[in-house]
Amino acid sequence: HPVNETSVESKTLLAQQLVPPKQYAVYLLNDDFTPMDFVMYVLQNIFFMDESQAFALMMMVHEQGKGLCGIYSWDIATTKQSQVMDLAFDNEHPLQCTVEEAV
Ligand code: TYC
Repeated sequence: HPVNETSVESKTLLAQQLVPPKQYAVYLLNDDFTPMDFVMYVLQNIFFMDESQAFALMMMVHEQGKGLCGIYSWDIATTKQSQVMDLAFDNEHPLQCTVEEAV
C-alpha cells in the first residue's frame, strides 16, 4: 500500500483537531432584592463592560428577567459564574448567574 497513507486513527485525531471548542453563554437573572449598583459593579468588574453597556444590560435584566453577559469557553464561563455568585453570597444578595451551551 502507499507509504504515505494516513491511518484511520490519525485521520480521527486530525479531524478532532478541527472541531471548534464549544462556547458557553453566561446570563444574569433578575430578582427583587439585589441593588442595581451591585449589578453595575458585577458587569463592570467581572464582565469588563463600560458604564453605559453595564447600565443598558442591567436595565434589560431588570425589565426582561434575564440578560446575556458574554460567551466564553467552559473554564472562563464557569469561573465568571463562580466570581458573580461568590461576590453576591458574600454581600448577602440573591443574584443568580447561569451558564448554558451557546447555540
Ligand atoms: N430588580 C433589581 C432591583 O430592582 C435590580 C436587578 C437587576 C437585580 C439585574 C438583578 O440581575 C439583576 N433592585
